[in-house]
Amino acid sequence: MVSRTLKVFFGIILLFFSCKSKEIPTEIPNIIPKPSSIKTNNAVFTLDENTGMSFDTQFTISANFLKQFLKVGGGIDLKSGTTIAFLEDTSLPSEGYRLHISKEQIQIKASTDQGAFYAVQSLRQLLPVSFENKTSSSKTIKIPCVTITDSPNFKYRGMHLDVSRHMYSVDFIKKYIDAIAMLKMNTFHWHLTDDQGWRIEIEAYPKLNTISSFRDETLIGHYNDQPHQFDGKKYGGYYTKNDIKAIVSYAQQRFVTIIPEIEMPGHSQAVIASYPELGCNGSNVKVPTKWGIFDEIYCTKEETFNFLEVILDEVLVLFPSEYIHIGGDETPKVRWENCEHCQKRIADEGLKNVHELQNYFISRMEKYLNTKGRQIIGWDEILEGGLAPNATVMSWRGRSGAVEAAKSGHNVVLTPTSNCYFDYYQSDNEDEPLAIGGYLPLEKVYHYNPIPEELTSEEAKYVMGAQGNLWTEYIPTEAKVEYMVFPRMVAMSEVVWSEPTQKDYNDFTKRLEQFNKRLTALNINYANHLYDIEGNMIVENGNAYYNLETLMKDKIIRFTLDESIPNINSEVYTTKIPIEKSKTIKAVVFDAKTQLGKPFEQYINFHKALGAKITLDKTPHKAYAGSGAEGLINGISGSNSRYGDKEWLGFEGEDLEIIIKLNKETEINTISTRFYEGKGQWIYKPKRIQFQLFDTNGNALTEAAPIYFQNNNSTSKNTFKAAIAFKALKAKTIKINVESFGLIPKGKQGAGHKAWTFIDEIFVN
Ligand code: TNX
Repeated sequence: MVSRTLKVFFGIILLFFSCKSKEIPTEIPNIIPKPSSIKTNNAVFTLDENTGMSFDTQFTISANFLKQFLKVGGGIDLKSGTTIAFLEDTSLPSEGYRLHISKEQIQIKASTDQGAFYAVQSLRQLLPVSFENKTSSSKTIKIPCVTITDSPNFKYRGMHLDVSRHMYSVDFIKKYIDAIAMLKMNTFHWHLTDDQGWRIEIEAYPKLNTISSFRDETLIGHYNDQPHQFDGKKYGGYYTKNDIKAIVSYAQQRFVTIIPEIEMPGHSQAVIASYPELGCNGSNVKVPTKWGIFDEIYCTKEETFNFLEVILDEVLVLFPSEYIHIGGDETPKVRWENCEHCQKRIADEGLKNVHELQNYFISRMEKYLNTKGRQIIGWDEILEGGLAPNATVMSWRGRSGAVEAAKSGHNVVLTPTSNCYFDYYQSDNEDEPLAIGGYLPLEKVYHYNPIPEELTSEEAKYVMGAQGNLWTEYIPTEAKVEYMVFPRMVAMSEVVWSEPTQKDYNDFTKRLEQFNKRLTALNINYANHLYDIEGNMIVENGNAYYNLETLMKDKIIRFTLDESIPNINSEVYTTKIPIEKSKTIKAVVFDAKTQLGKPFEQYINFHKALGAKITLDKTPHKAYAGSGAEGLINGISGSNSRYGDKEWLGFEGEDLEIIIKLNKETEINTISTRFYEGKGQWIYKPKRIQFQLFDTNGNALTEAAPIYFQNNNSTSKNTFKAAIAFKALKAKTIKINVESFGLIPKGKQGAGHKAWTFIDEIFVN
């Protein structure tokens, strides 16, 4: 009897476990962006051809999206019925939802169609990825039972795309909007005009499309490569009104608002190429064929305002968005300084200078747009010379613009270069495709918090959200747009949607590993750096070690020290590698059988300052603090092409004193270091640097010999070396003084601002 009861008991247990392992998912499903709350209900819902759906007309868009998705993706045609029910719940926030899946029913509750749409996007991520590329053949789909309660942390969740420098097909723009919507973002900032091309059909001024939309040729390679070379091919085009109408309505069906950007008063040389009378000196210019900032900007004569108002009238008909972006960035004022119209305008309006004239320009356009019931957004330069009364500021040069605007009661959107510029490199692998420069790895996007710490909680209410920007100087193809944007946009979706308390980078990367399969199915050319290796020098009790890590903790790192590329038989990395001389470490991530990532390689230069004490009299900028001061003497050089990796330290316009105290008196023959230069990113090599040696008693062993920089110090196209030789001096302390470049000269990007200094490894031999 006992044994029979036991058998039945074990039988039930067995049945329970076998059911559980095969059918009943107990893990929290991978949803991106991470919902506010998600609970598993230890059961499955079965979706098949008998499943029915009901919804009120207020949920038409979201219900139809789901119906189409199931039909197109898996051939499942929902009948009418109540198994999937869209229900109104006015207690939920406007973009929030509650998705409750039980064995019997899928309930979607929201107060708006948009909220319900986001419930559908979460539901979509519970379905097999085969729905994404229409390859699902099973007509019975098991969906894990969960209850999700969710709403966004920020109301502005944006992605930007520059279509002036390069343009992309209408279908591609739709694909971009699809991705925005899938990630529960709600704004597409469409950068339609810039110096290198006007991309929107305007009927009143046909030359905008016959002339301004085309350039004769395009720069090849990077702007910093000298001499400049061109491809000799005419480039251009524009979106017709019909294209735009189709795109706007496509976006509306996905709750994505399109904010068009019409740049003014700067970045307008393409326009002045066809209407020279709108510039200050009427001179004939061409649509630029290279990147940068151009002096030809709109003149402040009446004619310009009339012209822009006519254009905006046409723009407003196409775009129903509350906000219109009017640019305002990077406006050199040389033409205005020397223009009789502009000087007269300054006098007539009682303005102090050209900066106030910029404010006049923007405020006047704002007034016009306000009379049409619209609001303006502008880049943070619109703060110069005073802010237009109702303007929203998009803060890109760090967060100071946002802080200033929010403190004076203006709405702000954060898009700082340090965390939101997806045209920057995402990996320090030297074989990454050409990018503008900079370094913005996924993790740095993920950890971004759009609320500047300088704001009180009252002021923080003006922060509407954040946006990822994609400037496309170096992005000629759609595949490359995808490569630059994914997966950083996926991280951005979590920055703007999820509660900071819900965020966890390790958990995110695990979800991303799954999400990548969806991106593959969607034919999105994402960059995969999940299996990259990160190395770190560690110094413990005067001994140096090198530590290897990869994000995916369940994977294996194999490494070599003999310059060969690791294979499946190479040594498995388990503990930090002792470094007692210069050597190269190569490593690769594997699972049990296959290579997953690309080979990682690091040369460690074992020099005399490794493990010494180093102090800096200034703290590097928060966004470019690398691995701290120790990183300057850890035997590892920074990248040749990007300054934001952990070996480069960045300082915003400050002179610098570096003291290195060696562990013991040491014979020194040479010291060398490097500086980065990326003028487009406001980074300049210093004016001068000097090195000085001291003995144990603090007596100077040398004069402080200054080295002044000239262009011939260049070691690679972006870096400049400073080196000094000594006659075998026995020193204990090294003092290095760096005098920063100073103010950026007129005519260069960032003119008038302090130049940044970026310094790399200090080799002592
Ligand atoms: C600055 S960000 C610009 C763009 C460039 C970008 C390159 C901003 C408002 N202006 O014109 O494309 O840098 O990263």
